[in-house]
Amino acid sequence: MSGNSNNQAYKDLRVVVLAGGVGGAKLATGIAAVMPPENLTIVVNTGDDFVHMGLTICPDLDTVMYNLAGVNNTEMGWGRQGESWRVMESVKAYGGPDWFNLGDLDLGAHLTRAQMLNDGLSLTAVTQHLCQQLGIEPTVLPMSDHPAPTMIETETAVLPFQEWFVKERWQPVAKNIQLPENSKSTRDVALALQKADLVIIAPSNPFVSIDPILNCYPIQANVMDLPRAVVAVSPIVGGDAVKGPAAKLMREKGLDVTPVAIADYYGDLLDGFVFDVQDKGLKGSFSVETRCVDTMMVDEASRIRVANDVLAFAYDLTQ
Ligand code: FO1
Repeated sequence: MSGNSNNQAYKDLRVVVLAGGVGGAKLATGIAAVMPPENLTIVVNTGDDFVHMGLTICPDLDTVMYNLAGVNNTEMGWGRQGESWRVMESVKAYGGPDWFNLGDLDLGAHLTRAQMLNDGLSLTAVTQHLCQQLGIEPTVLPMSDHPAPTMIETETAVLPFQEWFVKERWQPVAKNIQLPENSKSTRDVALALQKADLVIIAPSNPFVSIDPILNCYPIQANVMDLPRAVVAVSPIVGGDAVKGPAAKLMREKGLDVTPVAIADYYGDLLDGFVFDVQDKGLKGSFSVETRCVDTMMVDEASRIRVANDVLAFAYDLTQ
């Protein structure tokens, strides 16, 4: 370990985090606690977005936003803390769709977003407004201003992501994950990546959270070419996913459920990879520089500790 690891010299660097759902939100929150906000941009997956009951729902953007604002529901992993469900009860009583739960507080964001999108504002501008209202200082950017829906091809149907994830509880075998062919990113994302010193790929699902971001032209090329170091954090610990369907999707793809397989999957994109102490026996198996730390983010202190460790490692790679 280099002598720089604990001195937080990374604070002067410009950092872009690529993030999906809960794992992404946790690491982004830890990084936001240790970085000056003007040096931090979080680019969020919008492949999970869908229109539901006339509202554009952006689950990953909202999970990241609620975590950064400290108003997230820690038990569910999505939605707001102190939530109530009166609108959903009413929807159910009217025979409306009740498979996707929208809490009363959460609906405030969806209604405001719907109105602003309807007024002609971009998703980037709407996100900036919602973040401002929640007192969030780092920049949070959607990967695209246009719908770029992830579709899951099962044995019997091609399902929009939320129908597979929530309605079907991610049980149908995913034969293929379909990402749109022509999705384009935004000027704001391109500028952030062009200025970035470090790109951190959060411990999000590589297939349904990070791939949709990289699939938005020209994000992958920008990540490959521009930053001084690209570091990913393993979402696989001790032979399973920390949360969600990553391990199941790996098995269905014929991959070993190990952090080594995740690092190999990202391949040349990475300069470094962070994996958990539970997997320390795998240290010699990686073909990229690694750091082995406790990556479990169970509270604020551990989110900050992981953020420090990941940033210090990435900084060391730039020296
Ligand atoms: N996940 C569920 O498992 N069930 C739900 O009813 C549900 C509702 C929901 C509403 C708003 C929101 O922002 C997220 C919500 N999620 C729900 C989570 C979401 O489907 C997934 O966590 C992500 O899309 C995967 O990253």
